[in-house]
Amino acid sequence: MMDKRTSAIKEALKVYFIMGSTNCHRDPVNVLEEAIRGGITLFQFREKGHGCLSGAQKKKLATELQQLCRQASIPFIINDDIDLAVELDADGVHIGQEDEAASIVRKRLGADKWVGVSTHSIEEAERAIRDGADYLGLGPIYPTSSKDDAESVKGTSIIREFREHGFSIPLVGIGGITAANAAAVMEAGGDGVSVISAISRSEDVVEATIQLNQAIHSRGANHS
Ligand code: TZP
Ligand code: MG
Repeated sequence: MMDKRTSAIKEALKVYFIMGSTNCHRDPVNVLEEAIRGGITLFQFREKGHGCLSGAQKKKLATELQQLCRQASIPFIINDDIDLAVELDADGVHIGQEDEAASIVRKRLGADKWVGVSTHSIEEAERAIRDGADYLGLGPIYPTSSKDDAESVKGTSIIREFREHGFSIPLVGIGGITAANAAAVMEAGGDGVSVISAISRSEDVVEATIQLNQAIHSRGANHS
């Protein structure tokens, strides 16, 4: 039987929206409001890239976005910035391989918060799990233009490979995922899809989010 925490995380990973001000053509607060209306299940504040906010402005935006998530009971995760996550009492932190070790993040956040780690190999995944990760982000699954320093494209085969290796930890795909290819991520053994541009750059954010939701539910449930 899967424990309650793991099933809550798997549920939350289904339509995982990641965004910061540089990913939006308009007010990120409005974009998140609409994404929530469309049915996102988890949100990550990722304030990165050319022209991104820092200091008090970053904190102000994070606070506004967290408020929206709280009202909608959607967990609010912060990318990389452990200090900000602690200060705002965020629900968790997501880190990459170039960031602080997951064990350090876990110590700073405590046992109750969620720690997500981007991994690209079985070895990285084993270390992340040992260090206390709650879920792993795998990608880029498809080509992406939202991350300058993205690794090589992995395809859905990386998810299948992780499942075949025996990892039961929640897994979410990332990179170039849209409503048109999201079902393949689930079929490979993913618990959900994380997207930036498929939602943030959409002309109709509510509709784009509904489409993603439909896509991940459109084929047979994954093995879990
Ligand atoms: N990590 C791997 S790919 C990626 C990140 C943060 C960017 C995903 O953005 P998009 O627009 O959904 O391809
Ligand atoms: Mg990082």
